[in-house]
Amino acid sequence: MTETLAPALDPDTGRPRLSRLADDDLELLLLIRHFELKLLQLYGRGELNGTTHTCLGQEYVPVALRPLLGAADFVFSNHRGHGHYLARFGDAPGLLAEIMGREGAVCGGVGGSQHIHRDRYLSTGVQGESLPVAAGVAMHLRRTEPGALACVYIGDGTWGEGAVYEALNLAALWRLPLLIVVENNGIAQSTPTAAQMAGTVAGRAAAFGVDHHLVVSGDVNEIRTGLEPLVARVREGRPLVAEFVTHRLGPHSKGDDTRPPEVIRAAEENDWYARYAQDHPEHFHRFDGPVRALVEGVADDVAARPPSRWSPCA
Ligand SMILES: Cc1ncc(C[n+]2csc(CCOP(=O)(O)OP(=O)(O)O)c2C)c(N)n1
Ligand SMILES: [Mg+2]
Repeated sequence: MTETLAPALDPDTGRPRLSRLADDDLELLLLIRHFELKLLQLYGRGELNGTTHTCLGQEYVPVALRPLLGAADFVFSNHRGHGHYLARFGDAPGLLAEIMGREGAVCGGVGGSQHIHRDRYLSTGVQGESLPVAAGVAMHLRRTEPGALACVYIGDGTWGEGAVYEALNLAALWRLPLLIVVENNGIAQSTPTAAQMAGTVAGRAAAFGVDHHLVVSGDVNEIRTGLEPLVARVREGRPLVAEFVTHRLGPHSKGDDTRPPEVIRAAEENDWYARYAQDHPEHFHRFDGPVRALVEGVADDVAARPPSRWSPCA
């Protein structure tokens, strides 16, 4: 089954118009946006080690999903996972401390940007690693906590990993409460999806008899309304691939953007941030400055902390 969610069009301009958000949704979107921008700034100044992949442009995906997932559900995130974490916990200081290796780090500073474990939330930078694990957890949940589900985020490029298909097979066969969220931003590092994927994500899900839901909208309310009944079905053991057609606004990691200018321009034109500012200026400006200031404060606070003192022997 493939379902399509059409974007709402502004009757005057013909351009998709974003519906007004609840305050907490807007605040969360802005928190993720300013967190990611801050990270790139800190990396640019040489203040951070390791690497990072921001979710700039894709923030609305976990925000739309947030109220559809409960505390009993597991979330498996990937290398581009800061938004997933912030949508789950709202904990910018713990995440930034983790990335900076400072006191208060959510995993003692040893996980960094990509490897976080907190309660029922896990992320990994290894593509394709989490989906089979999520399938196993979904099987466990079906037996021990009926009604709970495992949600796993993967990118379009990750459909090149064979483990994805083993997991899809078992999810269908064993009717697992597994929600596979695909953030299809049309590119994997520097390879456009069209250059590496035969067929479609929908076709691949269909090959296993797994439901597929295509989201082309960037409107949080609309996305949520469309997904709500489908997520309820996942809880009853009907796995789902929810594919978001989205846009990576920033580089793959840091300073490694190989896309032609017109592709970057298209991502900017689709950016929810600019669109929401235009569609709802009063609402946008009421929160944008304060959330930006909040993130500045978090960054100053975390940067002033001593290093995290995690020890394997503790
Ligand atoms: C098994 C494995 N191979 C290669 C990499 C290096 N790598 C990190 S992200 C990435 C591209 C991922 O593309 P996609 O799944 O589309 O996610 P996106 O980065 O676009 O969000 C690659 C190849 C990796 N992390 N794991
Ligand atoms: Mg991608």
